Amino acid sequence: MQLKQILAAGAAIAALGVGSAAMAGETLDATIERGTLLCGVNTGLAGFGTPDSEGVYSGFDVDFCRAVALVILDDADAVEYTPLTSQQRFTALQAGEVDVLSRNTTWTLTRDTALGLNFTAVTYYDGQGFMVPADLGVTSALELDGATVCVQPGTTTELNLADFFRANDMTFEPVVIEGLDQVNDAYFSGRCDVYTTDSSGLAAIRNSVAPVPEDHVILPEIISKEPLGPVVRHGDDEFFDIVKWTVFAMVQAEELGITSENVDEFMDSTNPVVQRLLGTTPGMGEALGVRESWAYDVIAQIGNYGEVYDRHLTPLGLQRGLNALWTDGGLMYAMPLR
Ligand SMILES: N[C@@H](CCC(=O)N[C@@H](CS)C(=O)NCC(=O)O)C(=O)O
Repeated sequence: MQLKQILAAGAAIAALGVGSAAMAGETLDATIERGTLLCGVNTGLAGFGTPDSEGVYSGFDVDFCRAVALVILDDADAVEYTPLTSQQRFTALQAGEVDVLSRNTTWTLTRDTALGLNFTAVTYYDGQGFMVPADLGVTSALELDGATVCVQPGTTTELNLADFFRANDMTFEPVVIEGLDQVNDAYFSGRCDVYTTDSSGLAAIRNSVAPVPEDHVILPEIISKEPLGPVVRHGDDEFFDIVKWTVFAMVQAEELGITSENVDEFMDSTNPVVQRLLGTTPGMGEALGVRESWAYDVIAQIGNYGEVYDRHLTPLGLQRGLNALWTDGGLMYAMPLR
């Protein structure tokens, strides 16, 4: 290619700029300037993200926002939470209303490209399931022909539902409702026979919303792959890197057996992998554009991946399963910090 052609191609790519209004570094700069991280969260899903009476959020997804705020701003509490429904979440992120979306969001090709977003890492490998009232006597999703199904719009759930019924030559009647509380009400008041969403969501809803959890059964079929994780906008690679490596550092810490309780004992470790992670051998912080104690601080104040999982998801009865470390037969695998 001639230089002129290369420049023209570059300009054409820049002009495409799908959903990438931000210049490199813009989100990170704005976060530092503002002194708070804007985090888009669930409107309220037990274990993953729920507000207290003051609107302060906690949960599995929330801890990743706290970790990122800690890395960037040295303050895990410097987070402003915006509750977002399934339908609202991507426009809020695209419009810059939030810096990061940490809310049971599935990584798909079109979201990662055409929507102008970047999925940073998978924090929870999930799959879609079905819940039905126990007294229906249904034991398999293949018995659901003709059922009315409660589902939220703007989700992969809605799309997989249609695929599954079509593939199995069954029909269904969707009851599509935007608000989570409203879908829950619809299902628990019997307006639909079936509730479908990510199986972690079903467990959370059965546990925290069902008047009597035992009255509802989650069917054995998992009909899709739902890799969930924090999402950022295209256009700020530095910010993207920080979110991604914050997650990896938490997973790596678990792999090394480093916890919030014992991290100080590792500060004189002679293991080079530990030294790079904890910053006793400097370099990783500098490469990421943050202080060298970034991962130490996250482990000490928030915990490793397993601690965060145990704090929020183990109480819901969610086994580690696919979310176990790769060394334990799961899929959780941090890229090398070097
Ligand atoms: N992982 C799926 C579904 C995520 C989703 O939004 N699930 C619902 C049902 S558990 C939810 O979290 N709703 C909460 C809300 O709208 O606030 C996706 O990314 O499309």
